[in-house]
Amino acid sequence: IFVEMDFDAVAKYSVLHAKPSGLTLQYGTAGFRTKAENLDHVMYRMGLLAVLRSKQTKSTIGVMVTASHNPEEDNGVKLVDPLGEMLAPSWEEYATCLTNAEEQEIQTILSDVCQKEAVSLHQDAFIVIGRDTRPSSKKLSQAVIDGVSVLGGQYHDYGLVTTPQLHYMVCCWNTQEHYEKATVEAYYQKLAKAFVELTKQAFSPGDSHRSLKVDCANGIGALKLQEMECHLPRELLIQMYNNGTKGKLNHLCGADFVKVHQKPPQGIEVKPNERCCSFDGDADRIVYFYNDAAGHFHLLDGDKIATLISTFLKELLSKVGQTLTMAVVQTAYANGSSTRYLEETMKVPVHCVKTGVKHLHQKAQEFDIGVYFEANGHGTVLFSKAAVEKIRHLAKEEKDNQKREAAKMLENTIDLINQTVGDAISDLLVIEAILALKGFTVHHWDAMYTDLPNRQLKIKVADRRVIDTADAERRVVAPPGLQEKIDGLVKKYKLSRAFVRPSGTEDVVRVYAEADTQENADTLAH
Ligand code: G16
Repeated sequence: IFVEMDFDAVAKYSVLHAKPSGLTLQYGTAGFRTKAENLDHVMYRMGLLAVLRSKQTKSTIGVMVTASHNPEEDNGVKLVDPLGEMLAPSWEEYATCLTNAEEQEIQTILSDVCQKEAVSLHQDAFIVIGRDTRPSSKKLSQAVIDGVSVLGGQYHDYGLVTTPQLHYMVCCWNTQEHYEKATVEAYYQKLAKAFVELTKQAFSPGDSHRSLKVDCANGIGALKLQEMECHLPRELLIQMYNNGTKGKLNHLCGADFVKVHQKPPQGIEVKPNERCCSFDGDADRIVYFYNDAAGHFHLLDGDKIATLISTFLKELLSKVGQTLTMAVVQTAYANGSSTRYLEETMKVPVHCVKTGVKHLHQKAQEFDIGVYFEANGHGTVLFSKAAVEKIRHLAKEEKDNQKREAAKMLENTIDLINQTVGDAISDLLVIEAILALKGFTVHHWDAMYTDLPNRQLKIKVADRRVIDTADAERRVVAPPGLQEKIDGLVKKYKLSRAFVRPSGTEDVVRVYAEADTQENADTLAH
C-alpha cells in the first residue's frame, strides 16, 4: 500500500487545499455542510476518499457538490454509493475522520482505510461529479477533481446537475438493469416516455392545458426542468418562477421556505385554486401549494404526496389482483393526521425512522413497494426486484385486458420514478400523472385528509450536540430533564405532540409541535 500510493503528491496537494485551523466538521444528515469558504479541504479529501470507495466497491462512485436547502453562502458535499444510494455509515465515519485530520495525519488515515476495507490499489477508480448553481460550487468541484486525480482516479464531470440526476447517473454506470445510458439526455427521455405512456388515457386531443406553476428556488431545478420541458406533452403547461436570473438561491422561496413558513414563495403570483409547487435548491424535494377562493394558503407536503401516490398504487395493485406488500415510511415530522389516514383509512402500514433519506430508503427496501417521504417533500418509491419482475411480466402476459392495462400503468409508474433518491422533477411528473388520471384538482387531493396545525422552529444554541434523541428522534434522552419538560407542556394541549432534535445540516436545533389549533401549535412550539 505504502509503495503504491503517491504520498508525496497527496501531501503537496493537501497543502494547496489546507484545512482552516481549529475547524471540526461532521458528515451529517446529507454529507458535509457549512460556509463555502471552509470547504475547500473537505472537497479535496472527499475526492481522495471517493477513489478508495470506488476501488473497494469496484464501482463508479458519485460526488455531489451542493448544500441543497441551505443558504446560498453555504455549500456541501456528499458521496453517492454504487446503486445511487447514500454512502454507507462506516464510510461516513472515515469521511469525518479524514476531514478533521491534520495534514500530516492524512497519509495514515488513508492507509488505515485501505487496510480495514481491503482496498486493492491495483483496482481502477471512476468518479462522477456534479454540482449545483451556487457561486462557490465550480471552484469546490475542482478541489474534488484534484483529490480524485492525485490518487490516480478517472472521473467524469457532469457539471451542473440536480442531486437526484447525479444519483441516477451513478446507478446507470453501475447497473444496466433499469437505467440505460448515463447521460442527462437519456434521463429526460426515459422519464418523458414513461410520463407520456402513463398519461395517454388522461389527455385527449383538444383537452385544455393542465397548467402548473413551479417555484424553482433560484436553483439548478430551473435549468433542468427547462431542459426536460421540451420532452413533455404539450398538455402539461409548466410555468417557471424564481429561475435564478434575479433572485438569491433559496431566499424567500423554495420548498423549505414554503414548508417551514407555511406561505407562498416570493416571486410568484398565486391565483385562487391554481396548482403550484416549489423545488428546493438542488431539486431533490418538492412540495405543492395553493390559495383557496378565500385566499387561505394550503400546503400539500411530503405526507400528502406519500398519501396520493400510495392511494394510486394500492388501487392499481387491486385492479391487477396483486397482494404485493406495501408500506409507507415517514419521520417524526409526519403530520399526525397523515399517519392516522394511512393506517386507519387506507390500511397501509406506516413506519417511523430518523430524519434523513438514507434512513427512510433503508427501511423502504424491506417491502415489495416502499413509499417514503419526509414531510419536507423529500422522497420516492422503491419497488423490489421481484415486484418489478412480476409487474413487467403481467404487463406483457396477463390475458385479462383490464388487469394487463393496470399492470402496464404500474410498469410506467416504475419507469417514471427515480428510485435512487427523492427527485423533484420525477416526483412532479408522478404527481401530475396521478392527478390527471384521477381527474383530481389540487383541492380534491388536499381534501383526502386535514392536516393538524403545526409549527416548526429553528433555535440557535451554543452546542446543539448536547441534545441526544431516541425512538426515531421522538424523545430526548439528553440533557436530562428536557423530555419531562416537553411532556409537561404537551399535556396542556389537545391532539398535541412535540419534539426537539439537533439538525444534521445546519447549526441549529429544530423544534416541531402540532396541536388542535394553530395558536396552540405555535404556543407549544415557542
Ligand atoms: C437534507 C436531507 C433530508 C433532511 C434535511 C434536513 O435535505 O437530505 O433528509 O430532512 O436535510 O435535515 P436536518 O433536519 O438534519 O437538518 P436537503 O434537501 O437539504 O438535502
